[in-house]
Amino acid sequence: MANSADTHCPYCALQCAMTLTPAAGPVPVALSTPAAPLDVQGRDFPTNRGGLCRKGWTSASLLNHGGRITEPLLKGPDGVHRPIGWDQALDLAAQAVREARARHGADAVGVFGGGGLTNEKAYMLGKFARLALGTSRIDYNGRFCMSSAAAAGMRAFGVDRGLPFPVEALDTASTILMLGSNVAETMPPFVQHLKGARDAGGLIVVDPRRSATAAFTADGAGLHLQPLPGTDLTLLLGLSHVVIHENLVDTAYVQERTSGYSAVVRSVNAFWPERVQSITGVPAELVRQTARMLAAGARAGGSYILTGRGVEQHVDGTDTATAAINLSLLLGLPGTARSGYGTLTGQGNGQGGREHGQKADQLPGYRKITDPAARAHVAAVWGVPEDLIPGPGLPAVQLLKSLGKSDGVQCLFVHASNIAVAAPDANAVIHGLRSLDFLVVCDFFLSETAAEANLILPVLQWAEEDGTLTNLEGRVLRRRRAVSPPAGARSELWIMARLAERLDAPSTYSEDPETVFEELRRASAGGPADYSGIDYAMLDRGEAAYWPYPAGSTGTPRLFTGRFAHPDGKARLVPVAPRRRRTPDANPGPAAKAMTLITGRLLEHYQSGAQTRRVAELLAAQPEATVQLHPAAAHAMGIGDGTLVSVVNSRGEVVCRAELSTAIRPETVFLPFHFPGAESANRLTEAATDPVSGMPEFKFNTVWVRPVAAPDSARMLQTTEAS
Ligand SMILES: Nc1nc2c(c(=O)[nH]1)N[C@H]1C(S)=C(S)[C@@H](COP(=O)(O)OP(=O)(O)OC[C@H]3O[C@@H](n4cnc5c(=O)[nH]c(N)nc54)[C@H](O)[C@@H]3O)O[C@H]1N2
Ligand SMILES: Nc1nc2c(c(=O)[nH]1)N[C@H]1C(S)=C(S)[C@@H](COP(=O)(O)OP(=O)(O)OC[C@H]3O[C@@H](n4cnc5c(=O)[nH]c(N)nc54)[C@H](O)[C@@H]3O)O[C@H]1N2
Ligand code: SF4
Ligand SMILES: [Mo]
Repeated sequence: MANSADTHCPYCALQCAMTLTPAAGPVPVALSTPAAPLDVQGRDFPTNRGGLCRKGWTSASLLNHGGRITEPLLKGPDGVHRPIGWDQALDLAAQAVREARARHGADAVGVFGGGGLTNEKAYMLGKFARLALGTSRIDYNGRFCMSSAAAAGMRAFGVDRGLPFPVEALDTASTILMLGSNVAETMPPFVQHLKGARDAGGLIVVDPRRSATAAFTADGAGLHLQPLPGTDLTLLLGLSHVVIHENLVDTAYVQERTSGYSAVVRSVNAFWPERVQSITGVPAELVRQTARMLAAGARAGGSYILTGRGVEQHVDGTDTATAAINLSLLLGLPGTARSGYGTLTGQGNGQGGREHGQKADQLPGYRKITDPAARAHVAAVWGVPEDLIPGPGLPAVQLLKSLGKSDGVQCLFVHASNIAVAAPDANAVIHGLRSLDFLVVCDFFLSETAAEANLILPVLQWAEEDGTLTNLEGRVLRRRRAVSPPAGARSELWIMARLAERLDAPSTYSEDPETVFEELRRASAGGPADYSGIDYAMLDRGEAAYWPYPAGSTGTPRLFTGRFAHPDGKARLVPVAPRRRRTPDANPGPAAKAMTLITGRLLEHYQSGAQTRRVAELLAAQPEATVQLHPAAAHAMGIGDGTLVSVVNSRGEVVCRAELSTAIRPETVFLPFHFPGAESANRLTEAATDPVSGMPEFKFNTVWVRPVAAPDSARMLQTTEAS
């Protein structure tokens, strides 16, 4: 095939392998949805084995999409964006930085990054923020995604790599417990790795909905546990209780490889299965059966415990992930040949994006910004005095809450996130964006966040650039350029280099991805996420590169085989306890009934939908948000299938159609967060955060649901706004 490029999908962390080939025949340019300039073929690779999902198949159609931004755009006093030249655009951005700095200090400039950025761009963004902007105020959307699991992994194992084993290791497992993960929709080709457990009758899915993944447990393939939202921590303590009280603990493993056992035994004592049933709604017998299946699986083909956003995106997400890890340690799973614990990383470079310095408290190589040795190492690589590197900044939710406030951020750069739709309490975030002195958004589409920007800088799409990403297994992959970008778009490395020049920044800012990777290798050397032994040449030869990969080694497909990453080599069992209280919320009216809102994903749309809502085929399949409601609850409220309803709380309102389904618990409603405006689920979510990780509460909020046409619905809304 002529000019084909082997690369990986632009979207999720499964990073399915694909080959891009120039499409046959002329590319029509006049149509509103032109044919994609590239043919997409799935390629054999361990994660996807040739398979792709609908998002992957259609990804190339966005390359020459009519709505693509191809020139810098400046918002005029009339609120209209108009094209300007690159020199003028960069001058304006640099001037805004200098003004904010002069008036309010260096921390008045903020940066919001994304887990979709390549390693090179994420690394450079962290360096650019600290050295060229001189600010500590950088964080990114991974805070909304992997932060709880990362914090729990750090605490227990001393290192955070989502899957500490290659994904094919799951294929032969007898038992897999998946908590709050709906891979059938969020990573469809991943489902093939569950086949072994399903065939063995050992797939156990924990989800308040009978999700597409939970439905796989039917017909003897396993169990579906359907707890009340937000009660997973209690459920996990109950599972550990059974493991301890039925003598299913792997005592030799616990003694040799862990510390903290007795405190954890005490912490689960009060969580016997009948009590757990009364709190979670999961029958005590299923709690017992699950624990027994995990223990039996560990002695047969292997047992794995996997967590997803359903259990992590809570104000107690770190403790819930910790409880899952404790259970896995009691059973002796992590770091063994056939069993393990893992969390399923979400974004394309969600793993690499959390390693190289766009996190508020972090330097490249997963180093801590407060660690003097880490600062000295990175300062030496950057060729700057150590005290030029600022201290820790603010985690994402706090950063966004500070927008426009007197001691907060006044000038913000956004790279690869659509915070106006994807951040919690989105109405407040939009208000914050509007109160900034200057907002710069780098994107290729007019996302809802870009629409708020003073200046939009058009950047490259995945098939137009080179770089590396690190997938959900901690495996570093090559992204390869397959087409030329539109003439007016620029790479983010180029943009950062030009801005650094204008700001007289110390150190160097290469616009060449491979040169940046070479620098990243040196910056990461000796850190937890050590990439120093990896280079483009070996990735181009198709060699598998799992970090840590120190120079001279062969990398680490499986972590923890001999020891965990704490100095004593042991994993830490950390006692945790439920402490959640539902935040009181104004009841909009005497007749209204409080429901629990959970949010999540649909197969066809990706995240804020900024990309997939622009793919005609995907939009046609899921054109609008619908709220999933149980028929019993719906009928009691006078709601039928397709009724237009208002979902409301003190933060905002969503108006959309109801979709009645027995797949959801009767006291719970589900909204996807892929849609903007009146359908934006994050108008309802609370910006309360986990005290350890900074993760916001995306999956446990109080709402009231009413048919829009109901006579007292207008009055109800007035009451809510006044409260
Ligand atoms: N189609 C699609 N795929 C994606 C993405 C996308 O936007 N669209 N995004 C990617 C990214 S960044 C991520 S992080 C992953 C996320 O992948 P997942 O974690 O699989 O996605 P979610 O749909 O957010 O949540 C999973 C499940 O958690 C359940 N849940 C909600 N609340 C609770 C609870 O309290 N307890 C339990 N046990 N379960 C609960 C929901 O019902 C849902 O079925 O997907 C990646 N893949
Ligand atoms: N209610 C609710 N909210 C959630 C979640 C939930 O489950 N429920 N999940 C959370 C999770 S897990 C995540 S990961 C976040 C994700 O939510 P977002 O951070 O909004 O992620 P995307 O929608 O992928 O936004 C990426 C934006 O950057 C652009 N883009 C893509 N690639 C690049 C690039 O290389 N450079 C630049 N400059 N731009 C690029 C895209 O066009 C798009 O506008 O949402 C979080 N929000
Ligand atoms: S599962 Fe993820 S990586 Fe694979 S094709 Fe779909 S979106 Fe792309
Ligand atoms: Mo995510």
